[in-house]
Amino acid sequence: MKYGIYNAYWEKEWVSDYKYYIEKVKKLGFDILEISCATLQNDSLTDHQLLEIKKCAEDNGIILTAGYGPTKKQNVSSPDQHIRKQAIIFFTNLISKLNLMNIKFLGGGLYTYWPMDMSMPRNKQADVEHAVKSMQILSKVAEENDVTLGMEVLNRYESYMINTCTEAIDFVDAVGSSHVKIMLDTFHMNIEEDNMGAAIRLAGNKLGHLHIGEQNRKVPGKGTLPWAEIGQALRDINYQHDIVMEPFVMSGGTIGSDIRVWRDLMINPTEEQLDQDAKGALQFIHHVFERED
Ligand SMILES: [Mn+2]
Repeated sequence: MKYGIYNAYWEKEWVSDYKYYIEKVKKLGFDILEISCATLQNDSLTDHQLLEIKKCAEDNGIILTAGYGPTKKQNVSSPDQHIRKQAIIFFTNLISKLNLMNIKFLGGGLYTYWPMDMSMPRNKQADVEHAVKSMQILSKVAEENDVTLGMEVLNRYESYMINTCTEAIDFVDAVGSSHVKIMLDTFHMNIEEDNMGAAIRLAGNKLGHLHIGEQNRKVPGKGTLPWAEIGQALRDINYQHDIVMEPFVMSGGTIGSDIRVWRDLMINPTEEQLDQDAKGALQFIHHVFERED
């Protein structure tokens, strides 16, 4: 298994300097850097710049993966046909950029928008049906570019569409593409699943990506989640895809607001301290997940 971390851990805004974090995670011992696609929106980076990022990753031996929370205007499940059409154009463009950068995985609540506006009316069944149809169109783009799309299961406070692994299986089966997979996140699973290991085993070979983090989104090893049980379940399904830490421990900025972090979750969140915690968590999770029984 390969291990990574999300660049947003160190940031308060979603837009960031990818190359800086490629070099940082290499030094910390990770295999993967997951980047937020916020920086790729609106064609703000030229193809030349995208290729420079690709080269930086290659030079450092770092695999890049991508995460994203679509805006309301990028919502493939919208009841508004015009918005769905625009969303499909947005993702088609994004997927081709990812392919150019040799990024082969894009995950998140791609089937909806995020953060969810609780004040909006919603029709779960109709919205899921729209999302399946849109994702069937996008799955062809994903297949052509060989980019896998991860349908991340989100907890009830962040989305109404796919809250459990069972719902994700139904969704992924309805789309029916080799390049549309389930994505689980231990933080969300801890709220919704009866049993973490059982959910991972249920996903089985449909599991395409895993986010790890504690119940309060601290780095793995600092909270109460059953890491040995999670590791055993991953070995049970012979999981060979990527494992990416997605900790959020700093208040402030758009990230603090979107993630609902209203206090710092560490006493002194300096860059040095964040680096040290990430490195420690990598050693911890590697030890627990790679254990042979
Ligand atoms: Mn996640």
